[in-house]
Amino acid sequence: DKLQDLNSLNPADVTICETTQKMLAKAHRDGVETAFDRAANMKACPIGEKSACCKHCAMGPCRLNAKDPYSKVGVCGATIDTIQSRNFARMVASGTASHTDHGMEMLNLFKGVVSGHIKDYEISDTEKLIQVAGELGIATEDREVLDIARDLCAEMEKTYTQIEGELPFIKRAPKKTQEMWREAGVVPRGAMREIMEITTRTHMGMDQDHTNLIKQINRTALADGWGGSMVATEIGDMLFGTPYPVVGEVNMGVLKEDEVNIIIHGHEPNLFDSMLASVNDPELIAKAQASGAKGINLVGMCCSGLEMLSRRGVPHAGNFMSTEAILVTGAVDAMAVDVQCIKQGLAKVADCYGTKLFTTNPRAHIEGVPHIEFEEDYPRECTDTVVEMAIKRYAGRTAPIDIPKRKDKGVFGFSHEYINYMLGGTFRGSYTPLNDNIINGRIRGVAGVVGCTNPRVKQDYVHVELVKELIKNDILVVQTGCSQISLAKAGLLTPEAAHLAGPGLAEVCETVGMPPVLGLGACVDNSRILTAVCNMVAAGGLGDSIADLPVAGAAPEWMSEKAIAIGQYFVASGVYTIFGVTFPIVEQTKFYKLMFEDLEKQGMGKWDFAVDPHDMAAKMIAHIEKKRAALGLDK
Ligand code: SF4
Ligand code: MSK
Repeated sequence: DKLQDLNSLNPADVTICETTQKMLAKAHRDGVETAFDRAANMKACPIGEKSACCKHCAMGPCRLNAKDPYSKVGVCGATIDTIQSRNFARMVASGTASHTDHGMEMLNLFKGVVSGHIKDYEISDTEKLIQVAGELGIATEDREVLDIARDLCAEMEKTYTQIEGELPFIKRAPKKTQEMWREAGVVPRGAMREIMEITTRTHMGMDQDHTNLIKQINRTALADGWGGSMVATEIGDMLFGTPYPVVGEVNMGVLKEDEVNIIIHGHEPNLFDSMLASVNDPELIAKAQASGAKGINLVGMCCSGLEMLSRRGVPHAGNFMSTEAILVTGAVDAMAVDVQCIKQGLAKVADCYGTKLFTTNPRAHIEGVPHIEFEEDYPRECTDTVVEMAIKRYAGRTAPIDIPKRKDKGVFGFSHEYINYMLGGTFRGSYTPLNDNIINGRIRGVAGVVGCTNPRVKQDYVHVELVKELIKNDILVVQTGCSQISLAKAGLLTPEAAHLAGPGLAEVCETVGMPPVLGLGACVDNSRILTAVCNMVAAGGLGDSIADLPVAGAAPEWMSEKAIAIGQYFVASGVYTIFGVTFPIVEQTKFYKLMFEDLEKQGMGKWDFAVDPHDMAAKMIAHIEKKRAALGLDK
């Protein structure tokens, strides 16, 4: 029965990724189930999907009618607007906590390196360290780097622990944006305080006015973008290097039949960096060769993969919805995971194909999966063990190997610093600068297309169609997260893809030698987009605040609470943001109107929603054109 169920799902209906299709077909032949099958067999709950239910206390759970939202209230009397805004707030809290916790781990690592007790990592970009310290008001002249770094640690720690005051990186935003936040009462103090406050305000019997709760929703989300995420990105650059463009290979063809294949999947760059040291250790290479392998092949997936693809050019095997499918190749000897976006379903698929799956982070174990704790003081103990286990599995491979041959190339690693440099030193300098090209209309605007893949829509399809439409209309696209792997597989992260762009964008791309779609890194690196838009405002000619810019953001195949937090910090920062798949708010409610219309009137951005990529593109283009008209461009 199960096999029949599995065979009823046509891989070509659920993904446009050729290699994932092949592996799904093989999984079905092998009787192995993945998230694609589970999504097909489990229809989304229509009440939960619209966020019309509440389980915040034991008088409920209470279910309201999403089709007639004001016909009922919860047992406590909570209205649809209270229920939806509280649910939304808790998604923002969880997403913010994830990025903030990631950033805090980076800060702890940085502190350990600066104090000298962590010896396996070092500061690799002192120029960036000095520049960030200067931006945060720390004296840098005639001081030792370690001295500056100590002050920087203390300043960045305020991102988490500060009880009163403003987050350090708030000063990076344009003055007018800062003033708008102050007026709205949404400047974050410290991330821990904001997450604590939003959690209490969504308890039963607390904040029951969505127009008041939205302030804490915005304040918490801003603590993610301008706090946890920004700290994670900046420290990542200081320790592991600020990315600059690098050609990288993506897709399942990066696996090698005659080598020991190891995949790192998750989010924190430290595990991956140490794994890179392990796979280059001559002793471990010799062991791999002694077991009959030609060598050790390290590849990434999801955001960890993007961190290392952007910084070191390490090959990338696929995005979120390909993580189970790749195990079906039988060629993955070990997969080590750390935090976030790790499907529990990996355990069963790994078991079926004999892949050694390991968890490594104390925050993210999986029942039944061996755990090898990664400790920053002794990182190689974990990573060397994973390599040894992978070699053992290689030597005893029993599953037939079937690696789809396809490999694609792309250019990755466009940090905001590099975009600045590439487009003219300053954003409005003398050589093909971004602002000038937006003002003269060659580039109509900039779109961020980011985020996950989701089995509720055809994998990669919405990302690829949306981006093609945007560049065809002379909109430069910047990307983070799994989305850029979707586009890399479609060949759009190469300078040659300029021919798919409209004439204006194509001309700029050809002059500079850049792709029309720029990959900026992992999901925490959405903070690079925030910094880039600040640079655009600072360069002049495009208004005084982020909300004035002809820019738009999209997460067409989102799935995680982190994506909601990211969307909300872009909206609160002034960016029109559109999501696909589904949206957790009932239309035609007051909370919907607040999020989709009224925030914009306060000087922020606004939410929008569309499932079809062409509708989504049309809405983004209309917004960009509206902003161009407001700036008086094209007159
Ligand atoms: Fe129902 Fe109110 Fe309890 Fe929510 S808080 S479960 S709406 S009674
Ligand atoms: S990994 S949050 S699926 S982008 Fe950052 Fe990809 Fe989304 Fe996870």
